[in-house]
Amino acid sequence: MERIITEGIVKSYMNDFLKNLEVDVIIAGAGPSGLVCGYYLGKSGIKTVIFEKNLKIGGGMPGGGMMFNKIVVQEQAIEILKEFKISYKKFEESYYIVDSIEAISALTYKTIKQKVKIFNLINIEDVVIREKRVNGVVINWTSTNIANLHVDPLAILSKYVVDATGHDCEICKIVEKKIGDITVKGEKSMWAEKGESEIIENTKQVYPGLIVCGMAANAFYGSPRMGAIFGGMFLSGKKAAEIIIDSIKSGGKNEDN
Ligand code: 48F
Repeated sequence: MERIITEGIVKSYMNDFLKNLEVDVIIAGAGPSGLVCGYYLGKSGIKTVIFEKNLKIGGGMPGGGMMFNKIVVQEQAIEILKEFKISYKKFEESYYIVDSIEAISALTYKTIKQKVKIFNLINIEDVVIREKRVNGVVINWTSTNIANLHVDPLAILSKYVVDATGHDCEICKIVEKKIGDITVKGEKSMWAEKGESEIIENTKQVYPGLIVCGMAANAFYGSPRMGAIFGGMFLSGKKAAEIIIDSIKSGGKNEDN
């Protein structure tokens, strides 16, 4: 029996991994914006993989606000709650309360059901670059990074990479440091209304092949953080997917830069 357990796990993991060596889109981070982005890409038939460095999926969402595991979602994002069949309750005019565990569970489940593969415990530590275009990512086990072991990474190729790494805006910072041409301004202190109103505009391609969404988009453009309100994260993930869908369908003609 032990042999069957081991062989089943290793063979099926390797099968999944080998199927994802070259994809249309790599998403860095399985927080709310990365999951929503993955869902809409998968729904459009675009081959997408998500790498999450943490053991758990969900980024900052399961913790709600200061571990009170509830989140606030505004009217504009209700369509997304409906799409994912997430329950919500009106709190004040235009503001709704959602259970953060239900929300992240639904986002994760429905995204996987769109054939988006999520690999957890894998850290994206660099990008693959070709002639001024991001062309994939360089990955390693998170545990290797934590242990500071000198082990060479592996690479996964893609047409687009989405930075959905949240406050740290990690992938853009790698491009800023190693390639140049872009500047990560860094997020500003909390101003929920301004942060939420700017996040959609901030969601865009910031370097050829590199799209930024979620809190990383506000960190990139120096916009404020907003705390446990998530409408902007959902809508930003959806917009990132739409940008890529449009670009792929137009054969790259509709790209910003
Ligand atoms: O932080 P996170 O939830 O980002 P988000 O989708 O949502 C932000 C909100 O949670 C909250 C907020 C609401 O107003 O401000 O903070 O923008 O999820 C980011 C995910 O990316 C993973 C990280 O572990 C987290 O789960 N991540 C970060 N860096 C890497 C990464 C990396 N280098 N490789 C892989 N995963």
